[in-house]
Amino acid sequence: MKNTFINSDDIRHDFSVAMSEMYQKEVPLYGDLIELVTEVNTEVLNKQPEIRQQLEHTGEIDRLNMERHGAIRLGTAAELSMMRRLFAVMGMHPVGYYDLAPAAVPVHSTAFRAIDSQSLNNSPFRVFTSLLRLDLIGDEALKQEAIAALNNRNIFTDNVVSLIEHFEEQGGLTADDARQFVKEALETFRWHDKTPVSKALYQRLLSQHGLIADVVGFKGPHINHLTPRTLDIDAVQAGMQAKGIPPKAIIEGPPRRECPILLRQTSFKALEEAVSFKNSEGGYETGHHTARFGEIEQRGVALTPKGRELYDKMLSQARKQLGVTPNADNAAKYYQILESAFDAFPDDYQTLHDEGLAYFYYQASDSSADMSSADSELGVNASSCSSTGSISKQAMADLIEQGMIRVEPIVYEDFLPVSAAGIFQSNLQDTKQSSYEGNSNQQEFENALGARVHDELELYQAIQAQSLKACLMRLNSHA
Ligand code: OOG
Ligand code: NI
Repeated sequence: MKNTFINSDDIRHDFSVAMSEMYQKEVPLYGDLIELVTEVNTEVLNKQPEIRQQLEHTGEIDRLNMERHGAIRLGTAAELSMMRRLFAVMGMHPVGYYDLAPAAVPVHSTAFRAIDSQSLNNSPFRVFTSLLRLDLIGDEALKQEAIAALNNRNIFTDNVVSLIEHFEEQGGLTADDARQFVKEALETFRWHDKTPVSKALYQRLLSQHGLIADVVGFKGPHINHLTPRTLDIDAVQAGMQAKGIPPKAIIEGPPRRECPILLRQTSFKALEEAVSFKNSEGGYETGHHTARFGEIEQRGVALTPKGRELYDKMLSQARKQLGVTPNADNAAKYYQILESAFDAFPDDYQTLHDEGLAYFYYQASDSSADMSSADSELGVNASSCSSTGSISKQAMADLIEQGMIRVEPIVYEDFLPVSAAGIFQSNLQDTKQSSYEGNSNQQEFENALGARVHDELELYQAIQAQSLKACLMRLNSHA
């Protein structure tokens, strides 16, 4: 009998549950954070039925409590390309390119995630994955030692590599293999408190950059945070303080708005953890390392290139006006500046839609079937739209106004480089470096990855176009 394969969405879901369990055991404060987020989300859904309804319309309601992203940092091209193959087993593909060097973080990154709406709703788990840029280390001798240390480690179990190969050859994994895969893949993300490097080397790496020590100094790319999704990040930030979970000073991203855009993020400070460094006698020497933390995110509507340009402009205007990196001492002032900088960014979905600033699902509203006879009297018939997915702007505006078509925000599934840099930095000791020279190097990243990254804007555009087509077909079938 032919073996049936397990759906990649299910493997991804099982993996994210296993990862969350492991991380809650490793970092108990993360469990407290999840509790807080669940409380806040329940309250928002109870008090604001319009938000519940919107999440029902977009299919996000069921994924809300399983929403997680995590992050890892890799050291070599070989690690990155094997990681791509590992994530592919779980239906996760590289989306977007993020260059963090201009913000003094010597990495470039992508996010592995599902790419279509259905898979995202089945399991939204994603991993922000960074590759260390050793080319940015100035100290040549140290660079060589770092390369040697990285070449000496193997972050994947032999079993997981054979299961990946199996998946690629057969096009899927059986239930038994999938179970085994989840268990073996998890090993790569586990924390190891015994380092393969000496304390002296660790300290030299640390004095170059905290991230270099975090990658080169360890046996594997321990998951460094997991992030649940909240519907009210300000409430969680306040709740963290009340519960004794030390929050980062600033919520990254856009200000609080009626209609959330893109992504707002905050985190709790990384823990100082005991580690044992290998010494030359084969024994261990004690020390500590700071890397692992918890994060929260609030996601809003994805912006079009026009909307994104406006966002980038307003954010950089606010930061320029503040003059220094936002921190605990200037938080209140920063939020004030940020809010006024964003005054001119429309804050209702209709305007965001009409001005082409954000991406939306088009949905035939529930009442459209009953209305299709009445609207012909108004001179606008649903059949004025073609089933190929094209419709004039005016006809669309009329159908929306008549309540035949409803627009719902397409949620932003990706990350923001300035925010990501803020998250990285909140967990590093002050570095002297304020930015790294050198161009953003997507080509080099893709060479290391062994594949091109998907363009996130094309993905949102395709989801919007697909929803329009389905909506028009549905209206036509009623007309
Ligand atoms: C990744 C930091 C970026 C986010 O959510 O923007 C990030 C890291 O610290 O490795 O996770
Ligand atoms: Ni994160």
